[in-house]
Amino acid sequence: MIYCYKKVLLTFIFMVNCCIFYAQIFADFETPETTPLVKNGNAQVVDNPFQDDINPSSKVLRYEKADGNWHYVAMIFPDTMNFGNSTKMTFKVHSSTQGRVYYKFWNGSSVVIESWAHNYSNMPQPNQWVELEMDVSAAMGMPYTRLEIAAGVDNNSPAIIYLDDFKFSSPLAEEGYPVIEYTIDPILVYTESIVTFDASGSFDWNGLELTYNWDLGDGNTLSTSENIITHQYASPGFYKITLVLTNTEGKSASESTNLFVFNYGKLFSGLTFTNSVSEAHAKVEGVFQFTKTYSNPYDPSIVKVDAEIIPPGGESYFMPAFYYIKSAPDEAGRWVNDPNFQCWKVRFTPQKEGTYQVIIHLEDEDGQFT
Ligand SMILES: [Ca+2]
Repeated sequence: MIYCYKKVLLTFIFMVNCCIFYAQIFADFETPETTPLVKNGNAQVVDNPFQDDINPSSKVLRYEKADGNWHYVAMIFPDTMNFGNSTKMTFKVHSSTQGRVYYKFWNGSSVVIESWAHNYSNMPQPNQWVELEMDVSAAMGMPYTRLEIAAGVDNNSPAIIYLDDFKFSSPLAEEGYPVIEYTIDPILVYTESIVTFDASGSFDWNGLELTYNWDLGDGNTLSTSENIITHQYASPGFYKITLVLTNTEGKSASESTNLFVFNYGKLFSGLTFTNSVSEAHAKVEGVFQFTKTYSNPYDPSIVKVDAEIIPPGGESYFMPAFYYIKSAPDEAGRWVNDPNFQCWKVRFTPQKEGTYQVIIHLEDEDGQFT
């Protein structure tokens, strides 16, 4: 029963960062909150003189690049900022000359991350707004207090440069959608347990209020603005928990987890059939879990699980059960196990109508259990 492992780990990360500002746009010069202090090159916030489809906004940062190379503008954030879970940064530039663009984040007197925007060969077209995109994943979770941008690099002409819409984003959630994160405690749930569902690691990128819609899998649902709820299950078995998180703009994220509930002192969760087949020759699938975990559930010399199937009025027969872990490809295309979706499964195909009895047999180093 390690379905909760990933959750616990992520919660820890969020606890570390819980007081950090996560907004996507961190400098657009439209409000005091999104306008850092600016300096160098007569830097100032001005009305956008080139409103267009790329940048229709009202206010932008302007600075003057003098003759020569490597003249930068600095943005200073009085409250320490943080990259959080951001992996990507975008911003817009409008320069009267064509040159390369370089960015450098500082935390106090240390450089956090610096590179070409978005690479060395990129020289944005002059006299138009251009959006640049760069990978800042190396700085995830790191604080910063200052951002310097040098535009028109490797072009010695003086230039008037405008900058705007400095924004972070993350694959954890599409833009504008809430980020969902919850834990279930305790890890082993009995019918006697008060189960805590803690979604306090969830957040909205833009700080919008969230509604938490829980489906607790046993017929109970709950819609609340509270990010922590408790529940007690009346019977052992398999439950599919789903949380749908919706912000005030109506954008939702959802995540499901499997939960097995045990009778106290019992090894076996009971068998739950995940499809309601009522005709012969259709496959039936049952899921179950044990309170014990095994180093290698695929090795029959460590653990062997069989289902004894007793058809109506017929001879019983055995079907081996198997351990199932859901896998999905990650960003790099590697298959990764999802610890939220693992359990024992048994499948069989009834040959005739009637009531079937299924008995689960477990054999491990402690002996045989039925
Ligand atoms: Ca703006």
